[in-house]
Amino acid sequence: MKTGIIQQSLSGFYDVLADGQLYRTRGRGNFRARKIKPVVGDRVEFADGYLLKVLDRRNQLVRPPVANIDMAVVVTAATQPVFSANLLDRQLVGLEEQGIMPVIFFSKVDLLDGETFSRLQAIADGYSQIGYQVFFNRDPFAASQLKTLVESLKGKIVTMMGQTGAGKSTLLNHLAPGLNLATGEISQALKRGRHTTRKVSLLDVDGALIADTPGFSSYETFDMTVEELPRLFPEMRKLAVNCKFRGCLHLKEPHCAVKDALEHGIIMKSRYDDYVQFHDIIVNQKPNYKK
Ligand SMILES: Nc1nc2c(ncn2[C@@H]2O[C@H](COP(=O)(O)OP(=O)(O)O)[C@@H](O)[C@H]2O)c(=O)[nH]1
Ligand SMILES: [Mg+2]
Ligand SMILES: [Zn+2]
Repeated sequence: MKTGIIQQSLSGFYDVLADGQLYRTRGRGNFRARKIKPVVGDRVEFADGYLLKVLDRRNQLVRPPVANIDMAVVVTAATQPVFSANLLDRQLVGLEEQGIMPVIFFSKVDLLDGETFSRLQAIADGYSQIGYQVFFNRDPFAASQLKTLVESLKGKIVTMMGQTGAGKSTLLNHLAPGLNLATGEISQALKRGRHTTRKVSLLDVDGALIADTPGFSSYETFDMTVEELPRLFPEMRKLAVNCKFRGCLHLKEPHCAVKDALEHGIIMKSRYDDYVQFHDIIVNQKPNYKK
């Protein structure tokens, strides 16, 4: 018996990567009855061409179906569509909740005028100061930047994230030139044609395992509690030890280190405003009985 990672799934077959080699397998007969659906990224035990066991998942995405994701490249358009800090923060919070490390990649920086470039540069710097790795370059696909990105993703299971038109497919094509994903208008036309393939693969890009289906766009639901939410903002998590009250939500509490930092311009106002907005959304959400 061997242990490996499913690198590709196609009509009932699973190609498992184990000690640098690919093994073609099928699910064990009783998987269907037990409602076990192996997905790309799953760590599995297998022998003689059959998957015997799917090991516990650290996390799981539905679109694309990938498990055990370590990192997500949040492809963020600097323009077209216009940059939205709110959308970026929603994505970051969702990833933090699932224990997926975000990397922020700004696309379309080449299209910015000088003034907008400076404004967005300051915002990008703000996210770096929080501790996120940020890619913000006049030429988004400069070889040096792509090299640094791949270095960061090495040895990780990775997915692309970002709204439609952000540039996910374009970036993937730069990382894996053989892929030839449709981009822009063409990819929209394909979608309308309901041209769906069931194949999902992890591409080995210099040791980074990157999902070939650029996936999920935004988080509309917040399924964390209001107590959990501030911990999903790294800059608040760091400051919270200095708040007077344990479990401070950084809203109306006195002697709050986060509000203090906000007043002194140490943390970004847009981040704090989004935190308050997400807090209110959770408070007003109908209870989710599925949880
Ligand atoms: N100028 C410029 N155009 C880009 C960049 N990234 C993506 N695009 C264009 O934006 C459009 C949408 O990109 P696409 O990769 O299909 O977005 P997706 O929906 O996130 O996969 C396409 O026409 C791309 O050529 C970039 O960094 N600079
Ligand atoms: Mg695309
Ligand atoms: Zn506080």
